[in-house]
Amino acid sequence: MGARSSATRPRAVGRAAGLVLGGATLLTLLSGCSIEDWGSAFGNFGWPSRGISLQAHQMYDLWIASTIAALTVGIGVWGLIFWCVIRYRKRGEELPVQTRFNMPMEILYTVTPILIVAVLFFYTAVVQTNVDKLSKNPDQVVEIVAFKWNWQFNYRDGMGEKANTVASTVGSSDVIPILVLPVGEKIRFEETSKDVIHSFWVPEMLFKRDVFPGSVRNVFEVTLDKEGRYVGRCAELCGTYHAFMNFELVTVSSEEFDRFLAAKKAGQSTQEALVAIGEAPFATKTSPFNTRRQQHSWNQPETVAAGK
Ligand SMILES: [Cu+2]
Repeated sequence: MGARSSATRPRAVGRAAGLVLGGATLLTLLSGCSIEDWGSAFGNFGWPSRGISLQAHQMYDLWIASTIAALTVGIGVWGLIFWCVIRYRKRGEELPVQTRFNMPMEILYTVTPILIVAVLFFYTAVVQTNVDKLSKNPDQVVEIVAFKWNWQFNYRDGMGEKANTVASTVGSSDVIPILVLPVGEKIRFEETSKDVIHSFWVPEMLFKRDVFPGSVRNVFEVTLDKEGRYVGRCAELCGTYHAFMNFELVTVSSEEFDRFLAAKKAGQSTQEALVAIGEAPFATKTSPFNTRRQQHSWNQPETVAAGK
């Protein structure tokens, strides 16, 4: 009995592992599902959407594929655990056959994880390189200026600090700043802060990057491919009103963007220029927050005046 089990056991384990992996691969191939189908079937595995830029789509695909790979391995491992628990449960006082140094098994569980990590690493490196790629001739350059606690967006006539601002939008406590950008064009973002570290984040871009004060000018490039309105946020705890540092990204066609920029250059306000291209003048995805600074302050004017 013992001799028979020890001979068949490794083969049975190998067969089960092969079945799990083969089954998962076959299921994916036969169902003909794209990564996007899998993602939307499972609520994007925690991401807000497939994203609104070419770079976002690549990150999304990597995320969904990695999660499916992790779940496939997970299901295989859980299956083997439960199978062992049931198949080899204690049946008597006799000590079962002790198997060790099973070379095929040792090689299998050394080589398989190395292969999985190598594949994940390869695709991560490819996607990261693409997301960080900067082109020599971007179609638009926009300077992101962060300050406590709002944003300024400067449309530039070239790259780098020495370029000139041709149009600008700045937010206030009453008006959410709106960043209008075209789809289908390479947009270069150049970030700078007036005070502390902030972080430029549009959740739908599936991307954020820190905004530093001083001489560090973080740069990244994005090609947007979906028109719409998206809320943007500061993603770095930068002080008391950090949570109120919202802006709105409005993506429009190239032709509308050109008209918007022309209107801005002609001296119109951002709100007037938005109306000129048929867009709502104020933010629709977020609204200014009532900070109630005075009301919430223990340092009320009358207290200060009374010298208390
Ligand atoms: Cu901030």
